[in-house]
Amino acid sequence: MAELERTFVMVKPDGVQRGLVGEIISRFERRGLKIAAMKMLVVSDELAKQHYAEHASKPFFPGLVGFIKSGPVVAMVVEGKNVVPLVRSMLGATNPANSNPGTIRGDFALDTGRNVIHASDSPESAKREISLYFNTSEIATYSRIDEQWLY
Ligand code: 3AN
Repeated sequence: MAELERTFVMVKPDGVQRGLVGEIISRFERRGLKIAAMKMLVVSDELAKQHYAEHASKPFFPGLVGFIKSGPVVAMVVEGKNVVPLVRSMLGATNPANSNPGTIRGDFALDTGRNVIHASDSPESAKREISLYFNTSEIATYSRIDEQWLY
């Protein structure tokens, strides 16, 4: 069995309000990726600032934090081979204007500040972000029944 890595994915408030949660989860499932954890939550001010700590000095930081707290989000741990770059490629570019059709942002987003979805950009970020949003006990360990056909 292939070694499966983990990444952190979050459907942002715009994705939830626009009814895109099912569509987005479907894309990951159909690709063969495994949902290892999932929950809906409203991000607190403290969690928002921790999540986006690397952007604290950027001019868009207050808007970014305000936006991510503005409504429920759906947070997930997604597993698969090479999952961090794979999921980033499924998202498209940070600025949806540069995202190819066929990517989530390329199909559903128009603006950098309303780009529907977040995913970790490196295995280190994935580890950090997963631990910000999930306890170990909230992450399921199981095999998908089709795993032998995926790997
Ligand atoms: P990504 O989400 O593609 O990893 P990052 O980590 O560079 O992008 O930025 C985190 C989030 O900050 C983006 N998803 C976007 O919502 C917001 N952001 C990034 N750059 C800008 C910008 N120039 N103006 C407004 N918001 C931005």
